[in-house]
Amino acid sequence: MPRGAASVAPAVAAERQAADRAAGPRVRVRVVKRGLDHPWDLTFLPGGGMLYTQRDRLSIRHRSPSGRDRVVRFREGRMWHSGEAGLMSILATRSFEKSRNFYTCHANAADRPSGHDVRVVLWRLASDARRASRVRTIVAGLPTVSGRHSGCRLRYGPEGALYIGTGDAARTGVSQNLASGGGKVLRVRPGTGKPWPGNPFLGAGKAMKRRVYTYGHRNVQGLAVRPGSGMWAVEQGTYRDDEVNRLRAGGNYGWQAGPGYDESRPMTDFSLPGRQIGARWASGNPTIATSGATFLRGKRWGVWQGALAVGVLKDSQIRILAFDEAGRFVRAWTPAKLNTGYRMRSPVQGPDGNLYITTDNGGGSDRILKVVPRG
Ligand SMILES: [Ca+2]
Ligand SMILES: [Ca+2]
Repeated sequence: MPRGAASVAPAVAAERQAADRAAGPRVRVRVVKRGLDHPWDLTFLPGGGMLYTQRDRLSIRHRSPSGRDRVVRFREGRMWHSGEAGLMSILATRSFEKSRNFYTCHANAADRPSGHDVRVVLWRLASDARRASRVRTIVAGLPTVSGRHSGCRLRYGPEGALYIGTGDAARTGVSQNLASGGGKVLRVRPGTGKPWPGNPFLGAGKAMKRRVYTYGHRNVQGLAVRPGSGMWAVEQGTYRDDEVNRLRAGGNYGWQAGPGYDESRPMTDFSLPGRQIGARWASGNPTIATSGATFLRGKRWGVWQGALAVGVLKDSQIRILAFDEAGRFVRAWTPAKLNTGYRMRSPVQGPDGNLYITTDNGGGSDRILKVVPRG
């Protein structure tokens, strides 16, 4: 069959069009901001501005709708960076318009290294967005040791609860220990960090256990609400099996490192006591280092509408994962246009419907990218 457009039979042309549609929407990638260092997460503010973090620089920056991009000064002398730990997730409160409050999840140093933790803090942004003041710490004591596997993702659930995705601090026994906040997805009341009413272990004596929504995670990096299906989580596997999990209250997702943090165990070990919940999608071997994720909303995304866009660190790409109504994995796309040579940390859909992504190459070369579907 000749390849010239003029000689293509109508049936073949129609087939090609169908193949293009199945390949996903055409997208344009723009650079919103350059010169960043490990921007970890971003959150949109009412009116179109955004706040974003830089993990290692322990900085928060505010970007106005007109593109004025400035540092937000704050006092938190013990904020700490080591390896994967630092200033990670950021989330504007739902009352931001009135309260100007937002959350961060970050590592904190103590007098003794054994007291270092990851914590969730509520802040208030000054009216000029140049400063932030600490309102209160709402959850402290999430484990971190070397910085490895420190989580930490913050997102609202459909019921208005605040979800906190955490890491196991590369410590054996943390993920299956319900009294530890590590290797969990916690569900708390916004503003106070108290357990959300209806949490699965509300009768427990330990305060942290009452906050637990799901457990048996290794290092939760992404949280995303699927409309009608509640919260989903993305975590990083060992040498195999990054996972996408659909969360169910009280569920055990099956991670338990062996003695001495032996990582040869499966990411979902069904041989553990009781019932474990298997992943909805797993990378297989090797891992690709999945990170943040969001379910894409809006017709402009074509066949990707409703699919999960996952940031991938190792392969410098965005993986689009489609699930059917029952939550079964259907297919994946790895759009070449979104493979820009940058490790992709956190995709966040903006109020304009476009996808904003923080990159993770380090060395001051990172970016915030904007992906515009042309559908
Ligand atoms: Ca698992
Ligand atoms: Ca079992």
